[in-house]
Amino acid sequence: MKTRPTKLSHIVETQYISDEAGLCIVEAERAVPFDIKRVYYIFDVDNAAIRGKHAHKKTKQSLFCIRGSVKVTLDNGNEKEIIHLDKPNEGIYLDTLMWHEMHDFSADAVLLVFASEHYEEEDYIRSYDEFKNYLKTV
Ligand code: T46
Repeated sequence: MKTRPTKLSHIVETQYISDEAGLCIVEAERAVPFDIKRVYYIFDVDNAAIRGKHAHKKTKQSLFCIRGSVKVTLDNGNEKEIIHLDKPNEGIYLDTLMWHEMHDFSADAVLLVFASEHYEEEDYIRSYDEFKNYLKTV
């Protein structure tokens, strides 16, 4: 497993075994730097859709586009970065308090997400103004 830094986060490259099939391995606390409590996947996304548009207070996540491609805009309140995910063995780590938006989904895109916490709506900051104010308190 390798990681490479991006401006605001890092890309993780998982083990990728390719014979007559592709096989990628995601291990908690290795490829994903936390204990995994939840896994979900997003698919059949309208190309015009912009998902996310929030930050999390406690939840850390790693996003892998295991089929197709998607762009993820990261925003730490000061700087932005656009990550293009288009390889099944490469994921982006999303730390807490990182505003994120997923957009430009290809028609076949499947986004697989590993999360450090169970779902709790209270963990979300869904207003950008609230996000900027929250950053001043931490
Ligand atoms: C994130 C990005 C990467 C649940 O009830 N349980 C869940 O585990 C999830 C993920 C969602 N939901 C409900 C909450 C909303 O009523 O599903 C609905 C859609 O969720 P949301 O608008 O947050 O979906 P996205 O695609 O904008 O964001 C998702 C994750 O929710 C979010 O945590 O970081 O993917």
